[in-house]
Amino acid sequence: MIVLTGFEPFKGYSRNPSWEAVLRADVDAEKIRVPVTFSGAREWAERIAEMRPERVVALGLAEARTQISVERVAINLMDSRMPDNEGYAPDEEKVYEDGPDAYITRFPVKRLVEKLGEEGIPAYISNTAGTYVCNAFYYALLHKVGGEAVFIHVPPDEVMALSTKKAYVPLEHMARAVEVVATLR
Ligand code: PCA
Repeated sequence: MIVLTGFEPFKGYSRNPSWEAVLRADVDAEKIRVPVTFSGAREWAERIAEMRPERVVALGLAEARTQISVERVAINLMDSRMPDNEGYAPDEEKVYEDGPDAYITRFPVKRLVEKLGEEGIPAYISNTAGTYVCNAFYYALLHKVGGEAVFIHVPPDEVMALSTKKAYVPLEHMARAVEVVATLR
């Protein structure tokens, strides 16, 4: 079974393209909308681990990025001045006390970026998913599910861009990227 996740809206936005892309992707998968909370990220990673998926593809919004980015690394650090959706703002805390400082996904991120390029979807490898909820969720997935998980950060989509007036990637491309990553051999 494949698990696809996106996040609920946060930071006052009315939507989150990461979830919209998951909904739109034509993939036979369990689709889960994860809360933007540090506690929820860990709870959901643990629940997903119990489902014993063969692959987990997690998406999140990176509003300042201008291309799809494939995250290679998750770190054991939660640090944010911006509170999560339950008002929590961690100050240099660990995701898991008993975990290593970082995990590197075993997912073939280079092959994925190449494949996306062949599909006409520019993407690159990122070596930091930040220190907010996305990184915590990715770390928790790699800690609990294992190295088959991969995290994709997406820029705003065309609907969000109407208000942000910044760069965007069409939702259609994001959804196609999800299909490619879900089925990559
Ligand atoms: N992006 C945030 C959290 C939820 C989301 O979609 C992040 O990059 O941490």
